[in-house]
Amino acid sequence: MAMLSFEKKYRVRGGTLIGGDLFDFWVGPFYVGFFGVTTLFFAFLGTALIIWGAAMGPTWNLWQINIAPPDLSVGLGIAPMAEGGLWQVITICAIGAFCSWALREVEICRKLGMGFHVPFAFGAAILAYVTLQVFRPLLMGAWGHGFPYGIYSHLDWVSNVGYQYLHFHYNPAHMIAVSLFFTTTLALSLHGSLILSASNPPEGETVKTAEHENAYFRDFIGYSIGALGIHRLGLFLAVSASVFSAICIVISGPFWTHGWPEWWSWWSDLPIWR
Ligand code: UQ1
Repeated sequence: MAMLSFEKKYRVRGGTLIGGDLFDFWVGPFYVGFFGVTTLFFAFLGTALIIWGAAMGPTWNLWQINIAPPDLSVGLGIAPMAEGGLWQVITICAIGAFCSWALREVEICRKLGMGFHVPFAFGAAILAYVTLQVFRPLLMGAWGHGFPYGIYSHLDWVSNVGYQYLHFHYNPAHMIAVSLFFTTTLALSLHGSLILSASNPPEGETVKTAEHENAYFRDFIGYSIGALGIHRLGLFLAVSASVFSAICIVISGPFWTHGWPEWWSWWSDLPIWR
């Protein structure tokens, strides 16, 4: 891949979190680093274990391959490989790869003297995954509460866990998370379309400025959040969506064991109706 000549000056030594100059180099366009190596290690090991799990299973149909967590009777113990142990090691590999990737992002931020917004945002996604596969199973007392690794099987898990609480859309944190996901797509579509409309004029016309962007939204809704503001809003919406996703699943079971529609009886129980 081509590297622009001025990119060289950004390829600076240091900023590593561990190991000093060890692995402090690039391969083509990619920064390696200690955590690049650990990312590759966990990703390849995890993928190999998934293929092993598929080979032990009854099908190579991509949709139907399934690697299940241990039976609930195993509790928080260590399971034999063929009975959920693979799922446990694959989960460790996934967390190892995700956290390595986040720490590699941190090292690149430090090299460039930038803020840590990117690893912070990715951290919210990691939080959601670890909440599903580790925190909630720990609080519920069994690894069997984690979701299985498989395309159809994980969808079935979502459906089954949803119906276990009768109607998951009545979960207030789930409501907030869904609203935040929708609002994230609204904000990104507004922002993406605004930038393209201003910066990609028909042939022969000039590129418009930030003032055009502000004027558009002032004309449209009487308010412009600004070029920096829209990115702060986007980060806030997207991170909040992940955090409320983590909240909505971790309260289901550990905090609330009935159907979620029933939770709303606090509303009809308010003394003002009597
Ligand atoms: C906006 O106000 C703005 O500032 C000029 C942008 O930056 C380029 C945007 O992308 C968008 C979408 C808006 C409008 C958003 C709100 C919340 C008023």
